[in-house]
Amino acid sequence: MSNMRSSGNRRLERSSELYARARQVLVGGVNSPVRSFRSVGGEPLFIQRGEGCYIYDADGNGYVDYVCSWGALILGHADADLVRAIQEQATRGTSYGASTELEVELAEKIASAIPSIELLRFVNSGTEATMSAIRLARGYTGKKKLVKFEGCYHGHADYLLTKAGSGLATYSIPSSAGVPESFTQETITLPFNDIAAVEEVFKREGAEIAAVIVEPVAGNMGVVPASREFLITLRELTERYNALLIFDEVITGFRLTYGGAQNIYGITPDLTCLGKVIGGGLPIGAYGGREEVMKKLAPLGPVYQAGTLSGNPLSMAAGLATLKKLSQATYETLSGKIERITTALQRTAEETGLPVKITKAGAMFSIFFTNKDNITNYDDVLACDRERFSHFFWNMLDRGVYLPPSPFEAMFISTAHNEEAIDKTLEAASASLAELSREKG
Ligand code: KE4
Repeated sequence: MSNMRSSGNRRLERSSELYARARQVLVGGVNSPVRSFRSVGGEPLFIQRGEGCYIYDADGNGYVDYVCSWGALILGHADADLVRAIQEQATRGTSYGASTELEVELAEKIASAIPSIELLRFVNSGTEATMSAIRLARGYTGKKKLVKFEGCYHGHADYLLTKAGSGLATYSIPSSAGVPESFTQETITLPFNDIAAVEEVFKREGAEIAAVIVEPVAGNMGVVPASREFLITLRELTERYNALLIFDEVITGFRLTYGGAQNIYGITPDLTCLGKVIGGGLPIGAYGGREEVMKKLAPLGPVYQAGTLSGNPLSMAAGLATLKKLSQATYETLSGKIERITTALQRTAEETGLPVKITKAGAMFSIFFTNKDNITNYDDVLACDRERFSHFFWNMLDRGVYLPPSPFEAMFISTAHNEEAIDKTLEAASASLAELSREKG
């Protein structure tokens, strides 16, 4: 991918200088790989500030933001109430390493919104939440094997960085260097939405399976919802074989509805992992579920997990300020905005003769460049035109719209995305798709 991308009439000197400086001290100039823009080619932007649904880079260029800190900012940037809550808490101290009323209040709010959560534990990232939930499931069941699905991402714990072994192998192979093969021997990686594959593996290995972990709506291969039948099958098989069903709702929690995707699907997992929205943009993760399972966790039970800044007052204050501003009505408004954006995108693409498939769920959506009528799993996503996505990404960026710099990420909106910003987005999309269509020849 060429490094020199068209930048329209945007000045990018400051971002470029910062990127050169960053590469001297931060690996790849970033603190998380996707921010490097390697999936779309070109140099990453350095962001200076956010305001509402806009972000501004170091050169002062403004963009309508559809990354929203990878889904965390459902209120948009610098929400006044959120900022005030963080400021006020900071004047009382940033961390005590002890319990506070704030963490109780936020836990109560989450538990009342997601009935399957009877007890929970706060941690500081989605990785910590899923890693801890899986250890708890293994401790509770006394079993070792874990089932996960291609295209779902659950953070970077060693045994989760896997790809499927050959055929329906009952083990996975590492997808990252540094992960010994022995660490992935207990992980079974199957195709997403593949009911037959799951039934086959449980028939063969069910007695050894501790848990199944799944994103009920996958957000890490673009937005790909699970079918209800698939999730019902996971629920039935885990019950039948005494395994736990873990919903990774780090993205979907309070993103699709005031609660979890589980509230919409009407399927009750044994454990739920949360993050992002519940922290309002500050570091957070959480996992929770049935009391009988959660009580296996220290200090009550033998499964150990701990964290210096777990439940820290700043993240709790930010999470509370966020959830206090959300209600079921919020999601009806957000869904209306998504509906307007995705309907217009689909129509414009068809008018320009570009084959696209738009997927959406709650306040998140994706655009795939493909002739396929349906995107149901990771292989479908891999078959899409990722080069065309990259061109679309840059065409939109040059027109002031900041999409996730990867075809494997979801696009998010916030309550701050107003009609003016959506009009700007759709105008940019119309011009960008027309430009793509001309490139297509
Ligand atoms: P963190 O450890 O990055 O906080 O959360 C891991 C995680 C767990 N589960 C799901 C469903 C997730 O989406 C994530 C992290 N999401 C990615 C973006 N899709 C974070 C962005 C990044 O890696 O920089």
